[in-house]
Amino acid sequence: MVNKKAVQLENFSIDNEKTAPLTTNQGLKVSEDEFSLKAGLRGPTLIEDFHFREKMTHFDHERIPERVVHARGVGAHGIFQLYESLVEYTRADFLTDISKTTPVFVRFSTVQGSRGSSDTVRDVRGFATKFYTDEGNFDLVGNNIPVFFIQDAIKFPDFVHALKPEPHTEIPQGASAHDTFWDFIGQNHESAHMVMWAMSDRAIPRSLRMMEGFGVHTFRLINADGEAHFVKFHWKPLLGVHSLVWDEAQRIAGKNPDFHRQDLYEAIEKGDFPEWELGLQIIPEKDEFKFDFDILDPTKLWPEEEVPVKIVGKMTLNRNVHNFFAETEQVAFHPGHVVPGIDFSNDPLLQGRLFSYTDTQLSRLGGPNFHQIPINQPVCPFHNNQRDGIHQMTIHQGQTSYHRNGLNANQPEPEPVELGGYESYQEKVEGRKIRGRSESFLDFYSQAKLFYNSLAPFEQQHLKDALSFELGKCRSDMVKNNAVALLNHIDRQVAEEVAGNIGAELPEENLEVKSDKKSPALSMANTVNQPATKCAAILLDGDPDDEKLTDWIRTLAQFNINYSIVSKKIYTISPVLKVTDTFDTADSSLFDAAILVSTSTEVEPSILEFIETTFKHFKPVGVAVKELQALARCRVKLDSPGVYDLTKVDINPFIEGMAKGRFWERSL
Ligand code: HDE
Repeated sequence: MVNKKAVQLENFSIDNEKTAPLTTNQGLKVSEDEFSLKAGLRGPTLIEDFHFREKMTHFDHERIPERVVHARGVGAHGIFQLYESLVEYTRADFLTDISKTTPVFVRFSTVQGSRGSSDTVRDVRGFATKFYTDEGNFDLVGNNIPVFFIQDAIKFPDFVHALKPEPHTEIPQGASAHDTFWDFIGQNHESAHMVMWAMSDRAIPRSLRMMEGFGVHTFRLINADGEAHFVKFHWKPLLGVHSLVWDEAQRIAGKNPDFHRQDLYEAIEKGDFPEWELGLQIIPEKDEFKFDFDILDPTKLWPEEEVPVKIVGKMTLNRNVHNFFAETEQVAFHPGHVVPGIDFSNDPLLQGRLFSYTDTQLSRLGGPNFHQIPINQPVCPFHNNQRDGIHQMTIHQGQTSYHRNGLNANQPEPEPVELGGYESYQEKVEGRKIRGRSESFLDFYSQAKLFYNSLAPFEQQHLKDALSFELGKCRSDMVKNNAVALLNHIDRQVAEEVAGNIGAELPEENLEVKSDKKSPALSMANTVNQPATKCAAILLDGDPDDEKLTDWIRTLAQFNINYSIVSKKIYTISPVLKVTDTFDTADSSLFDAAILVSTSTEVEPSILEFIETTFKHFKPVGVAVKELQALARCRVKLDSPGVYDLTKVDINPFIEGMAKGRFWERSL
């Protein structure tokens, strides 16, 4: 199957690894590139040195402004394949023609930190997908959390100012644990639902490959007869939804700040292509007012038990970028990039986004021609009368650049709707000009409670710990008290525990919203568990039994589990067994499980620490020690859940443990 986007991008690619003479940007061959032109070997550099000036000027201007939010990200190419035609709901050809394979580009991101911040910080993750369809680009610019902090776009600059590093110190980087963020939350109770998600384990994903994605807003699908349905978009990862634990996430932020981007890159290079199914929640127009929430409110989700997610296709990320800047940094998403058959709703957050995204590219990418940058070009032809501007790449031929024209038979001409021209949905709209919030948007707490109720006990505990951590980092008593006052509307017990931990006042009156409603789909405890593509550390202390080790490694490979052999020094044990990491370069936080192989009578402290932190982070531990007394000083006990004595059992139970992932029962 030809990938139209890959073919198009090839036309813009240059393989610098091929032998070619070094030239200036004017094509002049350069004979010397190490020394500037000087007046005498020890003399000053001459201004006529055009080669030096060109090289240095280009370098001086290599950077562009980073994204105002979602600055740190990583991207990959892939394809989208539809399972069944959605012709009943939409006329979009990539959602109706199952013979089509649509090229996609996805960029994942964190929100708060700068381009150089760490991957594993507590934050919402961006999940933006560009579908290069035959009818133009469709961008699904979503997050890994299905709701948002605010209801109206006009508050976005305020929210982001509060979230970002504080203006007088530029602290903290890649974190929301600070006064201005929590001040905003305490003052804006519409954030109640989202902040519960942001404090949950969803905000510290194990891998970008193991996150859900959500379009968040309500959109519309329009079919060929002009009928509309409301829709929410979902991405469901085939590997399941998994998270790190907070202590682990913080360690990784130091041990490997590129943990997520490296994981994505390596998985794709290895052929472990990440996959997500596209799911749609669909509500007929006539049911718009059937729910106990307003379907236009972006702080509300549609419980999957009430509005099932219809799985309609699959996305596979199968190619890394050739050049990070050209592709990942220059890609420009916009929720307003739609195709016939997809339209907006009146969600006031979405409406504002429709302005912001093109606007921001003007300063970030330097002008109005950013759509001509290769990664942003559609794969279908595009013609109009827009002209000129900074970095115009196209040589538009001809005399006319206006509509209607007689000189060029009115070309390019608008296309009738029946032939694929876009037509906005003819929604009837009437109203007075007013600044205000619909009363139907005023229930801030019910779904925050629904989310909390739906979590497994260990997830609830993590959420309370996260709140205590974040608010514990705040310095203002007012900020802390206000945050607890917000929690008091959601869950009294949460408010009480957090207030106790952070020394804040618990309001006298219990204002918690009364509801036992749960949505099992919201808990990550109900996700898919499998060992594939996870990574085990095999820790060697002394000379191993080569045969056994080789056998284990073969079995791990059968389950597509990655591994790394870690020892004091890097060396080759046998043609198939190589130590690739030392106890200095590796850390337990970077692996999903660990096996200790020791022939010593006393295991070294650094190795014990490795095993103990693996255990502390609830991960499976395999132990194959010659002398049990070697473990005397180790806090990992052989009878604990998820600990396997590999001198007694074979490796299979350990692999089952890796599938399960975490042994939360250790903490309860
Ligand atoms: Fe964004 N957002 N956003 N956002 N957003 C940007 O656009 C904005 C919102 C999201 O990988 C910016 O090109 C406003 C919700 C992602 O390149 C900017 C509002 C959701 C990305 C912008 C929102 C998102 C962005 C910054 C409130 C989930 C990264 C750079 C009305 C549905 C895309 C850029 C990428 C990026 C504005 C709220 C997702 C400034 C005004 C809700 C994934 O235009």
